[in-house]
Amino acid sequence: MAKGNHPEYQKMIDKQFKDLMKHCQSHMEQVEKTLPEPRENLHELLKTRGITRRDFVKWTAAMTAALMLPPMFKPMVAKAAENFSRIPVVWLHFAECTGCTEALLRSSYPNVDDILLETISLEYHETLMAASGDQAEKCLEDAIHHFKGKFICVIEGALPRGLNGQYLRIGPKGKTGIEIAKEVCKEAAACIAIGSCSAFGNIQSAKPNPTDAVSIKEAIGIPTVNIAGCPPNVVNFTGTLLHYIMFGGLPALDGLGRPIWAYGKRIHDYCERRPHYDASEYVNEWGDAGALKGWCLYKVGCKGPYTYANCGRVRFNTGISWPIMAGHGCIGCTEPAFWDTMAPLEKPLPDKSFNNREATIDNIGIALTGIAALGIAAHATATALRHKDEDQATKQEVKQHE
Ligand code: FSX
Ligand code: SF4
Ligand code: F3S
Repeated sequence: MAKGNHPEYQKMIDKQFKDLMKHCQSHMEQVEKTLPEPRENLHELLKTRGITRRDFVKWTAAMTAALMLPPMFKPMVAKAAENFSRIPVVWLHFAECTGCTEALLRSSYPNVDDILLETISLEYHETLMAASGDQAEKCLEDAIHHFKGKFICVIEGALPRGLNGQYLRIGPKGKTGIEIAKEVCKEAAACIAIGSCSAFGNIQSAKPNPTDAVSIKEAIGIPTVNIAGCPPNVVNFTGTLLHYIMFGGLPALDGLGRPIWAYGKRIHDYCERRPHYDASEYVNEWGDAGALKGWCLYKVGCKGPYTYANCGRVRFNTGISWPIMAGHGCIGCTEPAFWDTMAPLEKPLPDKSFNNREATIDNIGIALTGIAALGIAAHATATALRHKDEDQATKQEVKQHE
């Protein structure tokens, strides 16, 4: 807790955290009573994968901080991790590239987050399950029946609405994606949209969007937690599930449905090249002297000033690197409609249009998808309001640099 707070204020904060801790403890007791036994002993699994107790303690501290909780919650984060495999998960695939699943499963040197995902109680996952056809369909029906109101539905991919949903038919009965989503999501305890496709439509809904692909929320009108990114970061997914296990609810979300603990700040705010931006030291073309020196990528198209995500803080591939560290500007993959609104990807926005960015999102959304897109516009407006102060500051900065 920060030193120097007014004593009354400090007392209030301490009380809030104590109450939150009580809620957390009683919820975790409930979880242990009502959900199936853990499928895996996490500590044995970590040991066999070469993760020491010390690594686990370090991970617990980092995850507690990432979730914006004070250190007193570290034991609860550890306990939630041990109970990770109790939560039944049904994972649906719609119009996408499966990069989200790949990103979560393919690290060469798995850390605690990756191993947690191995323990997850996946009742249905088309890419990973051995079953196919009727057998797979039966797995899905059984999971919904046994875990009605208790399972988490994770949705990967956008939903095409064109031709009454017929651009996407799945399984032996040839159901449309929209039919499956409607049947499954209504029985879930909560729905998590993983990746920008299910969260916002993403590349499937990029202009001219011939299949009328939209986010899961827009397609069937359910609230979702949006783990944005193409692909998203594993930490943001595991953190959201840990939060759910600890508190029985979903984390606070921004106007676009993204957990604030993960998407509350801009790429530009966490960027190691930021001092070069502030000093007007840019890469002007690929391979120039500035590139060799690791200068700012704004002039070769980095959209970090307009993009909200924690990539620079948590990084990818076991914390090894992230796009800007690897030498490529951010393309804004956690933002809605980024293929349309952030283009051209290799240059700054053409008409210095950061000032109009929110208006641009509204217009494109409405033009593309008609009345249903008003939801997106409302969200964009809400986000615009939330970020207004920060955006004012960015406008000033960006102007200075153009
Ligand atoms: Fe989308 Fe996921 Fe991008 Fe791909 O499936 S968020 S296209 S990385 O993988 O949905
Ligand atoms: Fe980093 Fe991009 Fe911002 Fe430059 S413009 S400081 S590279 S986020
Ligand atoms: Fe995406 Fe930008 Fe992060 S492109 S992965 S939000 S650095």
